[in-house]
Amino acid sequence: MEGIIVKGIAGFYYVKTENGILECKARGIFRKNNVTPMVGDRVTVIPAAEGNILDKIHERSSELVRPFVANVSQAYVVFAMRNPDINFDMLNKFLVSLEKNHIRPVLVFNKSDLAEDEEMTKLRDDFVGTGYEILFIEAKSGAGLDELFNQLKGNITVLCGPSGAGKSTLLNKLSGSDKMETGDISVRLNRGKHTTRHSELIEVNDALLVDTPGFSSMDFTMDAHELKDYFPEFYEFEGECRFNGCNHNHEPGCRVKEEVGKNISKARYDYYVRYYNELIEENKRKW
Ligand SMILES: Nc1nc2c(ncn2[C@@H]2O[C@H](COP(=O)(O)OP(=O)(O)OP(=O)(O)O)[C@@H](O)[C@H]2O)c(=O)[nH]1
Ligand SMILES: [Mg+2]
Ligand SMILES: [Zn+2]
Repeated sequence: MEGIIVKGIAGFYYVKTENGILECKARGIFRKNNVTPMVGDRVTVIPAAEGNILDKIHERSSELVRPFVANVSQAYVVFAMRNPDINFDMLNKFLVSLEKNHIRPVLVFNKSDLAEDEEMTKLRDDFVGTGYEILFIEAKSGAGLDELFNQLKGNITVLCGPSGAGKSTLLNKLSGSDKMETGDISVRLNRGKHTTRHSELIEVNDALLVDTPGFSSMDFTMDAHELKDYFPEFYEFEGECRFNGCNHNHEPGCRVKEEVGKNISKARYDYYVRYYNELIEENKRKW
């Protein structure tokens, strides 16, 4: 029987199948081959009275490490307009690592009740040319969520973003339940803990959604020369640089640099240069 792992606890996997959720144990061979079943995995289960067996893991279309989820096809990248303020470094790093993992990002700016119209216009300018969908919502009141609800269908969607952005509030609104615990920032800081702690796929609108604890970074190691492939606003101009394999840095005749401030945002380009240099430094240390 086919299904999707929606939860894993203490060696047991919970697989959503047409016959409901089945509790399974993984075959010993997985451990032997160093394969760890992941939430989001499409699997084959052999039902048995003495205990269901997770028999086969189908090929993954993506593998996220933090959160540890397979086959994610899109990410709702949730940041609050205020409380906490937008951390653009974190936001752009998220975007790069999602691109690297072939996961479609949707930029979701929450708590728009706390922001002025000019701030929203500026955010749109900051991401000019990227093609990313940008949505302004109020998770708490539920305003502006239709688009997000409709786009769930057919996807495994991950909610990511910093602690306090409103991911769990959004998930609860989308699923029409109170599945996830949400928190007051001050209360949470006092406790020194994040409100959301585990990964579990939740069924909403014929699709699966996973909340994550607020986290500040994703897998970000790569060859510095690869970085430019993860800035979609560069694609259009890339073939027009003077040098083949131009890194859009100090090379003369760089078309990408020419577009900065026009069809490419200066803010995003500056992050590109910063990450490029960081990666060069990091790779130097490694060797
Ligand atoms: N003003 C305002 N506050 C909101 C909105 N949405 C959520 N909040 C509040 O923001 C706080 C944090 O919300 P959570 O949903 O717990 O945030 P989270 O992203 O899940 O946080 P972690 O689980 O720690 O990663 C809560 O007090 C929410 O009530 C909104 O649209 N407007
Ligand atoms: Mg949460
Ligand atoms: Zn160039």
